[in-house]
Amino acid sequence: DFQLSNVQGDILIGLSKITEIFYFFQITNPAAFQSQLPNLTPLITTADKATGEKEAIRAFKVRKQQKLSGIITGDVLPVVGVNIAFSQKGLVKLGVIPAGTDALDEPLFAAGQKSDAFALADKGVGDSPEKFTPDWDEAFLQQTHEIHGVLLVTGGSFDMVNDKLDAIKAIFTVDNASSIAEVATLAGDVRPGKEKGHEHFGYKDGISQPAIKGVDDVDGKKPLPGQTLVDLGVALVGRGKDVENHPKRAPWAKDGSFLAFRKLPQFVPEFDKFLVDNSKPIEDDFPDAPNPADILGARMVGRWKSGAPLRITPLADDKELADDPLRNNKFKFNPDSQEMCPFAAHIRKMNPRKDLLKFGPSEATVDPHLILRRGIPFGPEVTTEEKLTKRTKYERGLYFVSYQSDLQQGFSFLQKAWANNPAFPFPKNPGVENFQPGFDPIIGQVHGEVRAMTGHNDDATDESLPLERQWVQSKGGEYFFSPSIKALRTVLAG
Ligand code: N7H
Repeated sequence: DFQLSNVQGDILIGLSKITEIFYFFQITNPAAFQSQLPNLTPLITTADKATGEKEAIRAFKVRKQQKLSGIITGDVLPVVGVNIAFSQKGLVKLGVIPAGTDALDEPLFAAGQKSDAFALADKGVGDSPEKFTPDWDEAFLQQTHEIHGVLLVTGGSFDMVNDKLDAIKAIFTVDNASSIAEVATLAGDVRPGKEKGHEHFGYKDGISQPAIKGVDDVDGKKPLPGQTLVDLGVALVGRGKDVENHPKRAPWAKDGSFLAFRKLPQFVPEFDKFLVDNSKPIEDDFPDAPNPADILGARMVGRWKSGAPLRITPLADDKELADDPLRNNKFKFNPDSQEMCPFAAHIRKMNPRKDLLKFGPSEATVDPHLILRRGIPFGPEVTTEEKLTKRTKYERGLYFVSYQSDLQQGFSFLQKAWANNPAFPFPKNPGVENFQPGFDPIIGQVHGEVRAMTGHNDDATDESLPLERQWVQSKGGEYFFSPSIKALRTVLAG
């Protein structure tokens, strides 16, 4: 009975985005909201529609390349995507969940992300979870306005997206009275020109995603080489293994997914300075040898800026490899060595692939922790002034979005148990007593304290590199639930 048309498009397929607006709202009139919601639901981009649009965009790009675009005006297809998700407080406000209960059997969602900030080791004040106030933006602290939901509006240009958001706001407005109020509007943009698809440190993003059984292996489709095919229940509530893992979830939650949102500013000039100051000169110079700072950066991420994986090309970038989807993700790590790719490298921490085989099959040790990443960069390009002063003046970074059926296994686990855990991925002792791989240098954190990693130096892999500061610092977020179309039509519409 599984149908893509019942699932919101950003979850399984990903909405097409050059620009994306996150409109965080409060529900001020629940009864009115519920009566108006049926007018929004037909505008929601479902997974089958998102697939069709992706194909149309691909065909459009080919036509443009072949200069057959006589009939097409402008650079982008007028495709706009809309999805909606609710916080626990929002579902309580709508009367869908009784206050103080965990009807979706998802404790982190029920408590909200602010309650998880201490365990996520965000920067802040207070030394226990109860007393902790994270160093977050006002909107996410929710001291004056609770966040009840978020509208995700995506598309080819800001104007298109903004017009659609206005049309949505009009749905929730009758006689000048709106049933929702803005808490915050955040806009992200894909980076310009050649940086398209790269995050602000300069690395290609969005390469490695899990493939989903029943979605990516049907109708002649198959996973890409190196792509893990995971159970549908890793992404969706009420499907596959999620049914046995969470028998107590409210039945209407089926085909929904939990959305973890994080605002993650990045300190780009400071990151670049660190790479220059801490890289070692290369001894054996060879034609096209990368510069030392790029080598250190690649060892921290696990991929070169182009996206080429260190595990395949450890000594120099390889743009052809990077651009070949049949090869750029086709690798496993060597569980006993970090010579080619540091244990602590971001992509190795976040997806250790076969590193954990000695603890059991990947289906049990790694796959439940794979997430669908759907984020977008925000903020301006680094200015000349910032490059010269090596200091961030304008806020920029990543609006991180991930979908998973289980926050405790997905986003929250990756941050706490792997990125923030210097002992992970538990390698064999390479000859040093109490050896630890160190923190994920990109996102690992301990309330802003100094961290360290190993493996930055391929000649002396047990050497420790102090990471003088964090270059990614969370400014807040929330946990949401992205319901099925059926749930939007029934339970949520009152
Ligand atoms: Fe990460 N970066 O630029 O360094 N990430 N990430 N991430 N990330 C990935 O493989 C980055 C963040 C994952 O399957 C790439 O698509 C930055 C959080 C996972 O091999 C790059 C930020 C979490 C993967 C970056 C950030 C994750 C992944 C390689 C914050 C979860 C796939 C491109 C500002 C808690 C791993 C690619 C795999 C890849 C970067 C955040 C998770 C370049 C800058 C918070 C699962």
